[in-house]
Amino acid sequence: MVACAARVIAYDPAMHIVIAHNEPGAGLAWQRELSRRLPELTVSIDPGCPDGADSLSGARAHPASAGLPPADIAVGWKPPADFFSRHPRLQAFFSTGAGVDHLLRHPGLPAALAVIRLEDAGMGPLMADYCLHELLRIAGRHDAYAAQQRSGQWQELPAFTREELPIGIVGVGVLGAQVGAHLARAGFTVRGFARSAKSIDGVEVMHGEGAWPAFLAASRVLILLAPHTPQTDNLIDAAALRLLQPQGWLINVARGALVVEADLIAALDAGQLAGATLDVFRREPLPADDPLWHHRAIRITPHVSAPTQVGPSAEQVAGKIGALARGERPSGQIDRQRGY
Ligand code: OXD
Repeated sequence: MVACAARVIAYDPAMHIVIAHNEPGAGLAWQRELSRRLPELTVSIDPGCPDGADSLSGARAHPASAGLPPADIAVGWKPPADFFSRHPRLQAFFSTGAGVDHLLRHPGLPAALAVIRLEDAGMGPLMADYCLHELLRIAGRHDAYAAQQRSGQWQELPAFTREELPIGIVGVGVLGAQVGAHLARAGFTVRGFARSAKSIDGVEVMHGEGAWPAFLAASRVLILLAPHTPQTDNLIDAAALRLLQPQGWLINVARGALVVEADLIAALDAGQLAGATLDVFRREPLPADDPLWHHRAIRITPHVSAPTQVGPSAEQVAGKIGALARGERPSGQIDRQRGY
């Protein structure tokens, strides 16, 4: 038997897992990796997704989705609009990413459906390296040197010391804690901001709304790693940016909607902020005419700070399906009220 939230479902070899992924190729990779780990279960790809048709014509001996009953468990990212109406008996939805905000906004998502996110699954070290790389670029003045190269200028600049770049991490969950500990090990002074008290090696965690202004004032480099919820929507606005130490930086690896873009650009143009690294945006892909593309103080990457590692992620999801089968509540289940 499988206990999922308050509900209990039968776990048997007739259980059907459906993959619903919006990116071509990803559905097939998930189908392959999950089938390998759960060979007794049927793993199909939703026909409304890019790989749906391929999975039907593929060499693997999977029953055609068209002939299958509605699924019991879904695994995916950005499912199609009619997905939940075609799978009315789903017991759990496993996100193939760390974030679930897009899923919680899906108009068809049943209110009682258990939503479970990935926890690290290989993303933590990638995210930590991405942030460390940006910090080393900042410390070593690499953006200034890139600008100098463009104008054929040869001029040595003083590097920033670790002490000159105190870091504040907004959101110290599974990924934020790893990033914080990694940066602390690299010699940076790291503070984290959380809703409630936490302990992370090498990181001073400040918590509660009252600590927010002091947390910002202690930070020169602000790294965003919080989920997008109604509480974090537009969190980083002109007032928040003003509280950072002068000539600071913003690194956003969380969600674009945490930042008021016009306020960010104004702070950069005024010289109050020295630069920003943005990996995530309100609209992705970032539209070609977005002014962020051409701002001299903004570095852009296309949501690649920690791509999902399908093998370790499928291992984790298969393990959690096993936990459900044992009647346990798997970790990573979203509190629908809180939004993460
Ligand atoms: C995300 C992810 O949630 O890529 O953004 O996992």
